[in-house]
Amino acid sequence: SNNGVQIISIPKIEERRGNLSVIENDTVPFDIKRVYYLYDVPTGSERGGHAHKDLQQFLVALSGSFDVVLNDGKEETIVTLNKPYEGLLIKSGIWRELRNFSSGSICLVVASEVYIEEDYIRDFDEFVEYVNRR
Ligand code: T46
Repeated sequence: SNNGVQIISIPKIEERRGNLSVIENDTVPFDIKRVYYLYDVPTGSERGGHAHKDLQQFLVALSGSFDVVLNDGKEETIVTLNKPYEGLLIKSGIWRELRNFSSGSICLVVASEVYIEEDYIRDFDEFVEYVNRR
């Protein structure tokens, strides 16, 4: 099922002089604690390959495009992000892999928690065990 994964639109202010989109606390269903971004990603490179126990994140392709491969422990879903006015909410307990980055693409990540290494599950079998125990 796609529980735990959702596309959320980001308000867009369109003008002749260009567009502006804004992510505020109420755009996402969590309090924003951290923002980071992936850029200068070489062709063919893959990111992610882990799940989080608590962290929720909101991913936006600010520029270019990339695919997010999602797995809830039962089913795989692939979402292509390529719009700066739409983001992907990934709740906790979802395995994610990012691939097929277009050249010059930028992935903005808005996160519900500060960086905590202990929140990561980096082994897929361990992840499947973890979600089945929840
Ligand atoms: C995710 C995907 C989309 C920090 O020091 N602080 C941070 O906030 C982050 C996110 C990373 N780091 C360090 C840890 C590693 O030494 O930066 C290095 C690269 O991190 P990582 O290998 O986790 O990068 P990705 O792109 O594989 O994964 C990141 C997030 O960690 C992850 O939560 O969902 O982006």
